[in-house]
Amino acid sequence: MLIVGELINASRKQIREAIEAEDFDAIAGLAAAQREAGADYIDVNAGVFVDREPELLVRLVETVQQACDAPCCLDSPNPAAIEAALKVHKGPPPMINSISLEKNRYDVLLPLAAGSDVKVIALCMSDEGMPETADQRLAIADRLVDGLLQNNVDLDNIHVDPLVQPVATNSAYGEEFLAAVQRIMAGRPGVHTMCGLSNVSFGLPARKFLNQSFLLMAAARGLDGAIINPLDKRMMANVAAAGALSGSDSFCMEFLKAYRAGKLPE
Ligand code: THG
Repeated sequence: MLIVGELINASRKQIREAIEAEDFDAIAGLAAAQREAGADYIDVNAGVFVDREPELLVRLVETVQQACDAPCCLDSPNPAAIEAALKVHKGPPPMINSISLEKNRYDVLLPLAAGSDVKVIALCMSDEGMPETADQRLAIADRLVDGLLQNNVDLDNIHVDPLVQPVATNSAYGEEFLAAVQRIMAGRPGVHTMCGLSNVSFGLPARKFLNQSFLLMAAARGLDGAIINPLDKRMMANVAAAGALSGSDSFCMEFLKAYRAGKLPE
């Protein structure tokens, strides 16, 4: 499972306050801690600072890259912010989070991804709004994947995000998402999936427990990437268990490594 650390997101109070106080050391510490805990990519999101987003996203990328060796997941609805962040990002290619069928994003981000080796999250959203059903998610996913392939983006660099919505809003949202994961993975052998897993628990108590549970359910349907809190030890133990139990961890090597490192519960 590809792990993207979600914690450097200005929608979180700690990050918003650190940015306002220009305390980038605190953000650097959070990047290093997420990497140490097993994050493959570090998500950076300055979306709440609408007017200064490009400048701040660049600053977040520079901060993360000084603090650890993981590439960034450039998380913004503003294509200009992603473009600015791509220009300063060094080393292994970052992830664009995200392209969607929304015209303003699609038209700017597709040429940036075309023929390059960046990884792209293809978010199932369009100018008609958020999808409700698995069918609607599939229809958007197909158009996004076709468009990316036609522009010479490798299938292996495409991570389709069927869009996790809170089950507190509509109790069908969990299953519609899970069914979409399964159908996308079955319909396009070689493509990847990704999601903002913690969205599922908005508005409910015991959020960590719900997120941990949803990870296992989604992994059982083929999910192979997630934006999560890697500092949640039980969540990372679930990631290791999912690999072993779903057959993606050959000879259970990663699971045994996690055990030896003392990372698994009893
Ligand atoms: N898809 C893609 N990108 C995404 C999302 C997605 N990026 C943003 C978001 N959704 C995923 N990231 C988060 C980050 C934090 C939380 C949820 C999703 C979160 N934080 C708690 C809160 O805000 O209450 C905890 C706050 C805290 O720790 O301070 O829930 O769907 N492609």
